[in-house]
Amino acid sequence: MTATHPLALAPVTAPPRTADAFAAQFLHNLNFDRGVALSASSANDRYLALAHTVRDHLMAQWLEDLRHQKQTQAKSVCYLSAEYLLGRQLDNNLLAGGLAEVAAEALSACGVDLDELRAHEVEPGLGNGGLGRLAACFIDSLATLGAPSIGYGIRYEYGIFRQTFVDGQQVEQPDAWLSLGSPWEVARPEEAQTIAFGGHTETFDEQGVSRTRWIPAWTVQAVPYNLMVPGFQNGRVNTLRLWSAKATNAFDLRIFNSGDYEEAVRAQTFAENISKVLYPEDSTPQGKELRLQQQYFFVAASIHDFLGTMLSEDYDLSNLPARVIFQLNDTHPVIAVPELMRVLVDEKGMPWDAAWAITRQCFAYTCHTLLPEALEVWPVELLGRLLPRHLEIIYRINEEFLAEVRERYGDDEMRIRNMSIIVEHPVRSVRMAYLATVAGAKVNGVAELHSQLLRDKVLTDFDDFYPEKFTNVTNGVTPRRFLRLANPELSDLITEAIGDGWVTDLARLRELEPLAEDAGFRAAFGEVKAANKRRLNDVLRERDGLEVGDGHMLDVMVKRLHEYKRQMLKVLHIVSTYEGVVSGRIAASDVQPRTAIFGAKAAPGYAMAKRIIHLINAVGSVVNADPRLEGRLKVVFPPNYNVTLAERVIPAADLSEQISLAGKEASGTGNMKFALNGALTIGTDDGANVEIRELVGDENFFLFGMSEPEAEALTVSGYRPSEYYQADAGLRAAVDLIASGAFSGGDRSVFEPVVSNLLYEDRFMVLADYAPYIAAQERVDAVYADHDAWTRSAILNVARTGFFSSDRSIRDYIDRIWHTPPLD
Ligand code: 26Q
Repeated sequence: MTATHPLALAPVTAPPRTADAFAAQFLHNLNFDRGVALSASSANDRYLALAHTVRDHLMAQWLEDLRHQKQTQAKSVCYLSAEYLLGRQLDNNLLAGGLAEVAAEALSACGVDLDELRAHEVEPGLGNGGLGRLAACFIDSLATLGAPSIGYGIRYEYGIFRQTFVDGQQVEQPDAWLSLGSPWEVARPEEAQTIAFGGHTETFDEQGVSRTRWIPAWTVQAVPYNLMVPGFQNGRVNTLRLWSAKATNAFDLRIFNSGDYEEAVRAQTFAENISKVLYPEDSTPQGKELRLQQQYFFVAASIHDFLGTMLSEDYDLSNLPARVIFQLNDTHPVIAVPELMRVLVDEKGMPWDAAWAITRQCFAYTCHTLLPEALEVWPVELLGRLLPRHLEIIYRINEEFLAEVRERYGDDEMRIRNMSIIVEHPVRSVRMAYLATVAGAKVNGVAELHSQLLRDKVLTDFDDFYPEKFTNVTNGVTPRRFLRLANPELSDLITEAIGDGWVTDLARLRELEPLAEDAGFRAAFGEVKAANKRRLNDVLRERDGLEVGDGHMLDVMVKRLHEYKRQMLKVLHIVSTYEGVVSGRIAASDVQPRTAIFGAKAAPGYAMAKRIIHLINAVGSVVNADPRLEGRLKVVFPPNYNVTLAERVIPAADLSEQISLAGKEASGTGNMKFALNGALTIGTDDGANVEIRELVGDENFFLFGMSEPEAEALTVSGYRPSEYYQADAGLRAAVDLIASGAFSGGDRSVFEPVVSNLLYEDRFMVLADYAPYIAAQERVDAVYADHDAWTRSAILNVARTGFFSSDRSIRDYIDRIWHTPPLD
């Protein structure tokens, strides 16, 4: 475009950053964007006007970074993730933009309550749990480190469901997060991509070379929405590009012209369904067609977007690996591999071998699980119907790969069957993790133990074949959101002691170590924890009419509900204490005052998880109402645990429950957030707990339970949970009390499935770890009774867990996987 007006030629400059200027812009946005006077405005109007004002302040830099991203020849990271669990944006963007004080002053001068506007924001819940939140932490760190990068994902119209409880049971409500407007995104309809599905393929001859083309049956438009991702006070603003599905005109028109109006509308609904809703399963994926459509939709749009808009038209694609690395966040985006092959071979006319050599350098794969049932597979029948060309490409990749395997090992049919990307049973399917491992330049797990188990147990043969591919990058969390914003009082205390450099250099928390011996610092630290508990209580009271016990230890277990995470173990501990008191075995006065806080959503189709939620609520109702406990034991289970609630719960916690069966939790990231906020962990030797314990020291961590090899050995020798039940009177009493109907109004049938599952199946060995867990909880009580000793340990947990910053994770990705240029 050629500009003629002098103003259009001027560089974009950042707006003035005074409170007056901010107030003026806020009022301008309120009047001219929302179209209301301040006196007539709703909280939503004021929130949107404020958000737009913050956005305006960040916009100049954003435009600059977008321009730079297009021009630079530097290698970029494209982070491909089906989920981003972002949490609220307002405070984060105020902090990153260095606007918090200016905004507070401006709004107060206008007589506007900033806290009210903060509370007004509906968080974008475009993820299920750990994996989606990790992606959100990573894009924050990428922006803060100034790494050339872009995040790609799906703009779900409905995020993770809103959870309510009716009679203690989970009921799901749709999360219409966009309904009041979404000020942080900018739609770019003119940059839409057309995404094709279905149809068939044809081969044809071109000057003696056989080529293939795909004749799709239908298409849909992918419309990008840009979200700003500001780095922390570094003048950088990165982009998160989320795709929304829209019916294509051509498609509509054809049907309209045939006169079938209803059919045309149906077709539109069908296309737009693709980005309608986030699948709420996070562990046992169902092979749903719509889910595969979602995956291909966002991945194809992202690849085309990058190739089409980031590269110059005459770009030599054989240099692509020097320009981009696509990081696959689990297997959800793996269909990108055959898509890039299709583009290079079918559309750009590149020979297969050259295209494959490029493709294998352009992808890297992160695995987030060890559970066999969580490994994604897609039936060949479905893939062939939806993406016929991609299926052919996958077959050829597999053929050539297995030929290499044969060359190396001979006709070892067992090995070949075990390594094949295509599996025959129960139905012929594509193993996406295998495809990712074959295609990826690197494969990483998300904690040391997990990466080791991946090599030893899940991808064993691949480790033998490609040992150099495997590496570890231990997860991390952003210190901006989970310490600086979530725990302002602790942040101030830390900054007073060691300066504010820790926000972008979290390892500096080490400098706090000597202060654990400083009585004055301990007192101040204890005061912060107490203040955070009051702040949590304010939220719980207002949000749910709940309250934690006065002066109680806060014992917190917040995470998705899954049997492997073993919420049941925590329930048994509570029931056993309760049973002890009501049976007279324990004097109420000997119970260390505690409130157990739970937060957990269950996948809507996961019946056992839902029953466990019901049981927690049922136990809570009985325990909280029984005067015999003298208010010393409480159970609090606020519904709809999300990022916003996490930000209040974590800073208030004393004890962090990380009690999965060893070898099942890939990493965990909540465990890191708690330790950084001064909670002590009671945990198994699993995931990143291992590294947390190594760093904080055994004496500052309550370890219990079987190790992974011990659990494995018990499985091999034949695990019989009922033997543990028979052998332990305390356990028997707790299980019997649940079975008796004491928590279900005398109706024994309600929790019968939970009880019989524990006694006769207990896949995750809750009963085997029960006694060691109870013993560890007794150690917890003993240390907590010595307030000073507890606080000393808590301070050391903060001081020694700076390693778990997502900035460090991203640096590790750069060094070990991406090899993108050094950061400035
Ligand atoms: C797949 C296909 C179809 C439908 C849903 C899915 C699906 C969606 C989400 C499968 C898995 C997930 C999420 C997995 C997840 O959150 N894993 C967690 O990742 C964290 C970050 O690495 C780890 O800390 C946790 O240990 C791991 O459980």
